[in-house]
Parts: sequence; C-alpha cells; structure tokens
Amino acid sequence: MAEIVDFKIIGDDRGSLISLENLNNIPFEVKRVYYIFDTKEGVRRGFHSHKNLKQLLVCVKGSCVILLDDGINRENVTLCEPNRGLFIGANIWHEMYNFSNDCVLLVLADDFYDETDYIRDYNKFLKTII
Ligand code: T46
Repeated sequence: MAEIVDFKIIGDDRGSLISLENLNNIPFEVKRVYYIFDTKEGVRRGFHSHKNLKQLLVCVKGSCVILLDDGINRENVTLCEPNRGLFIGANIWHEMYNFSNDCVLLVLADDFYDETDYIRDYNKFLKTII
C-alpha cells in the first residue's frame, strides 16, 4: 500500500540539496505546501482520509510514523530521511504519530485546503470504500 518515492541527493563538500519538481520527481502538480513541526509529546494527528487529494509527505528533519489504512489492510511507515517521500492518494485513512521532538514533516499537496474533501469519521470512511 505504501508508495515510497526516493529523491536524488545532490551533494558536494558543502552539504546536501534535494530538488522537488512538479510531475518530475513529484507525481502531481503541487498547489499547496504545508509543514507540521513543534509537535507535542505523544501526540497523534491525522485521523482522516481525503476524497480526492493527493499528497507527498517528507520528513525533512527528525522522524515520525504514518499509519496507512485502505479499509482492508493497515501499514505503518517510518519517515526519517529527507530523501524519502511517502505518497498518499485519495481514500487512504492516515494517522501520524511518534513524532521526534525535532520533527519537521513537509507535505506537498495537489490542491488547496478544502475541509469538504476530508472524511474524519472512520465508519464513514469504511462506507466510502465499499
Ligand atoms: C493530512 C495530514 C498529513 C488549514 O487551514 N490549511 C491547511 O492547508 C491545512 C493542512 C490545515 N489547515 C487547518 C485545518 C485545521 O483547523 O489547520 C488545522 C489543523 O489541520 P488538521 O487537524 O487537519 O491537521 P492534521 O495534522 O491532522 O492533518 C494534516 C492535513 O490537514 C491533512 O490533509 O493529510 O496533515
């Protein structure tokens, strides 16, 4: 279920750089970027699926775990490398947890924020995937 995207690190003796490009190493056109940081101890976020939104999550600093649930199978993916992204398409229930104190979770999305695209009730989510 987990679709991992590996990014090329462009490194030299000054350090490392990663470039993200629409429809090149990002599998969609990016309309929105947001990032989650300064998460509190033991917090769990997410608890929703999206009706249409496609997203790519990259933990650019620290680490966190993403639970993916397609209504049949569940999978937990640890994100801890800035050169590794996790694609989450529509209709995947997801939760984020085990954030390290220094975690910065960068998210690229193919559309603007729209609360009507969220399904925040797990039983409603299960009904949508039948
Ligand atoms: C997702 C996971 C990975 C906005 O106003 N604009 C935005 O672009 C976003 C993403 C959120 N918000 C508001 C909506 C809420 O009042 O920020 C507040 C926190 O959002 P939420 O509780 O949905 O945050 P998470 O961390 O549970 O989920 C977020 C994204 O919302 C969601 O699309 O897939 O990260």
